[in-house]
Amino acid sequence: KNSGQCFKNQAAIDWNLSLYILVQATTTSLAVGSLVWVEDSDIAWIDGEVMQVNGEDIKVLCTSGKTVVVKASNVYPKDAEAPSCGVDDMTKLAYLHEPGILQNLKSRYDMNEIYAIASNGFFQTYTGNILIAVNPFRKLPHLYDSHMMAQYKGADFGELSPHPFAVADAAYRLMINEGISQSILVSGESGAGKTESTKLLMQYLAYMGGRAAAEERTVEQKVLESNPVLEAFGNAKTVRNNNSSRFGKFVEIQFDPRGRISGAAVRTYLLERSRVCQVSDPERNYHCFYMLCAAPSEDTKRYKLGNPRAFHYLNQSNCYELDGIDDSKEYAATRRAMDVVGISSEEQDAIFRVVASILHLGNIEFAKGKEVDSSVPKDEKSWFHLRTAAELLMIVDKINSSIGQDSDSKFLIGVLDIYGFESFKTNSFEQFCINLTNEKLQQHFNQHVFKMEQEEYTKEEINWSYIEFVDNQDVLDLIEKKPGGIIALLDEACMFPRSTHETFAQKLYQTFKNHKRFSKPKLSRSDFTICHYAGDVTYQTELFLDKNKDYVVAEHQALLTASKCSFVSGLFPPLAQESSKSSKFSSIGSRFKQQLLSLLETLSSTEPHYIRCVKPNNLLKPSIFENKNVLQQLQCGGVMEAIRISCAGYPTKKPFVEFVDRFSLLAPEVLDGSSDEVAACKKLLKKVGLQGYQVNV
Ligand code: AOV
Ligand code: MG
Repeated sequence: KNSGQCFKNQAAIDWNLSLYILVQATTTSLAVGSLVWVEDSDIAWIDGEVMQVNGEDIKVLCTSGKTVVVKASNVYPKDAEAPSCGVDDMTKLAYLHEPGILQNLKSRYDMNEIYAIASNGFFQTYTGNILIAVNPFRKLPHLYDSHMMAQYKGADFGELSPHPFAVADAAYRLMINEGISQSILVSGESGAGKTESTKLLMQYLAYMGGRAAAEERTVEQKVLESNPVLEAFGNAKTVRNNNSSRFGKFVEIQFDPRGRISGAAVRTYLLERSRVCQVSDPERNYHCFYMLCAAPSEDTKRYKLGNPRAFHYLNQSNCYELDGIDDSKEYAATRRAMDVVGISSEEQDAIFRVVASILHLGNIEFAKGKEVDSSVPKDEKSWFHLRTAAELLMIVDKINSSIGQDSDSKFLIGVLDIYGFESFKTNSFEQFCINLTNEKLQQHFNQHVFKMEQEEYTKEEINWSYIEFVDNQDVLDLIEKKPGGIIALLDEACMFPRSTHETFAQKLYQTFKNHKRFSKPKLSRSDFTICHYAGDVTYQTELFLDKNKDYVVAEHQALLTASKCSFVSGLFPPLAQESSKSSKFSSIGSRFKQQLLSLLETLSSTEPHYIRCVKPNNLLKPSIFENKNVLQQLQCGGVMEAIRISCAGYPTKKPFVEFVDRFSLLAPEVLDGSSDEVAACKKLLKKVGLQGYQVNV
């Protein structure tokens, strides 16, 4: 049984050898002079040398010059032989513990080696492994050019440095060789580099599955150019990321049996609608608004636009320009991308006319009416805008029909780029949905990684008892159980005309009084806290009800349906009779839950690959690696958990030859020449009295 911390990991594994000695986690002894890691309040872990051992109390001289006395159980051995440039595969580390992993990532990052793998020693293929990508916040073009793609194309997995191309290549090969659909799940917090990584994956897959010289626009070109279009309408500057995706996307690339791209589909999830009418300083609204204001004068004249400072929806924040971004160039690029994707110039015109009209509508002031019902429009108006803007993303449909889906295709590689876990000062309905998404994917990740390990043990016939891992099913139940979960209660509240956010909150407090993942903050009357896998988040319920409702006021609906512009009227199809009555209430929350369910169904029929993006600092600047920050992300992202899972079993897997080579000096007499390696190993293990191992021939 493992004792909880210091695991010696000798697993430099030669996969050609199927014979292993498995050594279960053992604690290492601490002696004066040992190099160790101890916890540090500023930099998470600091290294030092043991000065004195006094039973459980260890005195350590840290490299900072400070001397500390710590408990032996909080001291981790430091690998004195670790190469200063780090190792690309974490399984090659002598010690699989937090400080070791952190140090490894940091020393690599300092040399612009931004990728590493954290793998669970057992995996022979790249599936189930985790590529860790630390955002460089500087351009590294040499890493991603066509020369690089050509290199990865020919290389075996693990032969070259870890890279998103290697993950994409592994997925592609598995798909071709085994005929199994693949998925690549990219996660990480806001600004960590998910969207950039996704684009690299798509670039590589387009390269592998592309057709040589076609006269028409090729599918892969369309797939790649869908990115700038989506980003123009769905990305915005936030405090965390100048190009933050305010929607989730799952890009499905379909292949024919020869491995050529035959079609593609883009699914998007929950755009943050509120941003259209409400921007807080120093953030920006969606890029498309600023682009259009910076368009050539013939266009701005046509749409009657000009300085963005003149528009209420843009001037709520003082941020108009982005460093290094020229909105007029972006406008031209977006138009070009729309051409490639197959949006006609009439359709483009219609789209931008809607974008412009949103800005104009935002400038209409609604006077407080004297009559009773004239106070309502303010809300109705905002709902109308939300709806309009959100529906704009229906260009997605356009992209899909233009790229064309291949319904015959049996194989696909899906690339998922979602919004990362969010916890702000105020967290509203959007954060609630975003964090639900992350909970779902975290569960998928846990189950997969854990299942793989279990299966491997079974295959190798290793005795192994099932170890419970931290399961987040209880959080998921809390949120989405039907009936009785938070989403269900929210829907209920939305259907009662009398409910307010306060009555909704009261209902939550009552229902989940004893739920260990739910709590009521002491000083609040309408906030609630959920204990997510990645930490506690306190949500403000104020706008939950409004944001969960999704309807267009009937008069507005009629007006818009009657629009002469077919694009606009198409956005608001006449409602069917029954659904116009409020009986068919459809909430954003429930619909989102449904979308997630279907996403996870798709994912479960694929072999998953994981990329965990890490944001090394919150200043969005190069060369700054904040230990505590990174560590927290590795913990939230389940990387540490995956390692813990592997440590709970037999983390060290050693081929017989290597084992004898390395440890025979402990008992040289076992190498008497009369026995083979297996016998020699057994003798050796017996001689030194090691416990907690299994010999697996
Ligand atoms: P995100 O997708 O993870 O955040 P992005 O992929 O938009 O984050 O990355 C944020 C910024 O980091 C980019 O605009 C680049 O400036 C920089 N960056 C990321 N990866 C790289 C890389 N490999 N090389 C160079 N620069 C990079 V969000 O969408 O906010 O959760 O909702
Ligand atoms: Mg993004």
